[in-house]
Amino acid sequence: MNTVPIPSRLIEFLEAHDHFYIFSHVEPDGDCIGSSLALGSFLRRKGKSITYVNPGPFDRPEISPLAPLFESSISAAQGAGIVVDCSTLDRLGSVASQVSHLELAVIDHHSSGEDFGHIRWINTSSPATGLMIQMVIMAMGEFPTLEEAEHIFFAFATDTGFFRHLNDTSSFSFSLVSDLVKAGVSPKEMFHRVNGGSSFEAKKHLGLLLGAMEEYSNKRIILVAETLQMTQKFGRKNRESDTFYQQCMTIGEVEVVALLREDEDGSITGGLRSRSFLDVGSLAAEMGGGGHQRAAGFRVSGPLEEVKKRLLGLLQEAMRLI
Ligand SMILES: [Mn+2]
Repeated sequence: MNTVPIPSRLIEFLEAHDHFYIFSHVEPDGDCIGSSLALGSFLRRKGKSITYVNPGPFDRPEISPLAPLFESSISAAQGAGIVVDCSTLDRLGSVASQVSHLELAVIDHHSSGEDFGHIRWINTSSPATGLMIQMVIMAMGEFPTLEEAEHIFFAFATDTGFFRHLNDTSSFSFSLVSDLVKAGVSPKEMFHRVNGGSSFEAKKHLGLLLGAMEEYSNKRIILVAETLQMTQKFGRKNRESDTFYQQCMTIGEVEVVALLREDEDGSITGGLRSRSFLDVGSLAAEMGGGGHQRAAGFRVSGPLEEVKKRLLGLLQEAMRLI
């Protein structure tokens, strides 16, 4: 991780206000939820009041029990807001239109995005926003409590595939994680929290996706176009996209994995993962989305076959150029 100093304005902002709304992206993941809860818990210790806002859906089994802590919308909000782990305003979903009267600070690590908010601290080399929250806590002279350390570890573990996506530049990240373990976090227990709770139906659905794999460019591109019918067969909650990507990434020749999913309203959600060199963040940006170099996503209107054709064109072109 490279050091991007915390703007002093961010610390002043956190000290100045008494109440904060904490926002994060739609279809929340472990990083945005863990970051929100760690930051909120810390600010409460500092005497602030906090409202967590995320419109959901909290479909992922590892975060669904946390849904009751979050408001799905706010009305006539005034004062101060903090956006964590979210690179564009529209990724706030239905909440995006409700934040215009707030002074906003953004803490994020995505590689592509837009310049929104009044105070921005972006470190694209941080493997998780959660670690940036830890740095805020430490910059304000405190140490994470066990509860906060668990939220941060959870954020870090989910965004790094339990450390698998980290390379030899990660020593600083691990020194931060070492402090979390010092605070009392058990990596073993966290692994069960992140990966336990799977269902029979989720495994059947995973089998369905693996059965639908298509390969292009000599198996360097793996693509699955998931129809609404495929999603509905075992229910939207019974899907394990991360496991799907993990499985595909172990294929010898593969560089990029794409999962297209047809949603109820006919729009298509796309997820992209790359192994070592393809910048899927910029590819996703070409499809109107964004993300990181190795993991990114987008949402566009259908039909599925046309989106597949367009994406495949971009992927094959990108592979040809490399
Ligand atoms: Mn993240």
